[in-house]
Amino acid sequence: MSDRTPTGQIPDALQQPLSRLPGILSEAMVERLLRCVHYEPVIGVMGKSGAGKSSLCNTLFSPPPASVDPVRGCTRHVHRYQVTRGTRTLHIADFPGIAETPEPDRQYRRLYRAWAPKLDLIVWALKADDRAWKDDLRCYRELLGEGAAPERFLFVLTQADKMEPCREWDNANHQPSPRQAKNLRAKTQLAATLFATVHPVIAVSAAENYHLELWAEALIKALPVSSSSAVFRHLNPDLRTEYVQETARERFVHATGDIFDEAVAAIQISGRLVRRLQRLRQRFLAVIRAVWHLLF
Ligand SMILES: Nc1nc2c(ncn2[C@@H]2O[C@H](COP(=O)(O)OP(=O)(O)OP(=O)(O)O)[C@@H](O)[C@H]2O)c(=O)[nH]1
Ligand SMILES: [Mg+2]
Repeated sequence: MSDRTPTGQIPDALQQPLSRLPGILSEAMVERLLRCVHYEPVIGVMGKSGAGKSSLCNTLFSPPPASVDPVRGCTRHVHRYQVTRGTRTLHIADFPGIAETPEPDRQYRRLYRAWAPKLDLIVWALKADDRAWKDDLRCYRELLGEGAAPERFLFVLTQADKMEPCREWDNANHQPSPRQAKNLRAKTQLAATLFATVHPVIAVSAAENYHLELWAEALIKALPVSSSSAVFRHLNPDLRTEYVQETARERFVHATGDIFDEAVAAIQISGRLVRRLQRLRQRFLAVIRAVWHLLF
């Protein structure tokens, strides 16, 4: 997360509705809107070594930020990647996998705990064909014990194509067989129950491009409202579907409504002016909706 002072301009279309607000309110709105538009989110990706954390990052964001090693665990420190588009940056913290060997594992779990409060969202990768999630559960509970909020975690079942019976994967259509699909449903339900997840658990395959659009929707919905649009602009273009775009836009409109209400609450005004501002609020949010694509 960045506390840098925002720079940049508010689009012309917003100047007119802003000019109808009392000066002090309009200034506060511009300042807070720019802060929201230029916000640099940080997404952490955690889970066991080899779960497919780096591969998932590479399919989600453009350009692909992470390195992948087929044999040894290759993420030994937190790799901070910056995905930059224009003047905006998304930060990804790709964590070393837990449960590889005991000593680094203790260090890694300390690392997870130190980083957790700095992250907008923690994506937790669980490998679909992994039978034991004991280490994941222990580490997750440690983080909750340190005060991390459960809604900040988005669990994902990775490498869905390896789900048993893995030889049945439909390579032509990039889909699981009926038996794999049944097992994937059971496994996602199990993950949702064991980790008591706030957000839905979705089975994906980065290698097979399976359910990634669905998962991008879940990602945008799981992010704090004020950071979904900032993440949206860095998604791989294939994943920026109409629905994902609309979800990000509506969440930004919602965040702007909150900014408006907070700015109004901070100034001392008469009841008559409050009613006038309520009417302006609707129009202001309609303009925000219309110019969202210019902001992100
Ligand atoms: N079949 C299949 N293989 C995958 C998939 N995702 C990743 N892999 C492979 O699994 C191995 C591990 O993937 P990584 O993305 O490096 O896993 P990681 O969680 O970042 O691993 P560490 O950095 O060690 O923590 C690599 O050989 C990948 O090519 C997938 O969806 N399907
Ligand atoms: Mg990795």
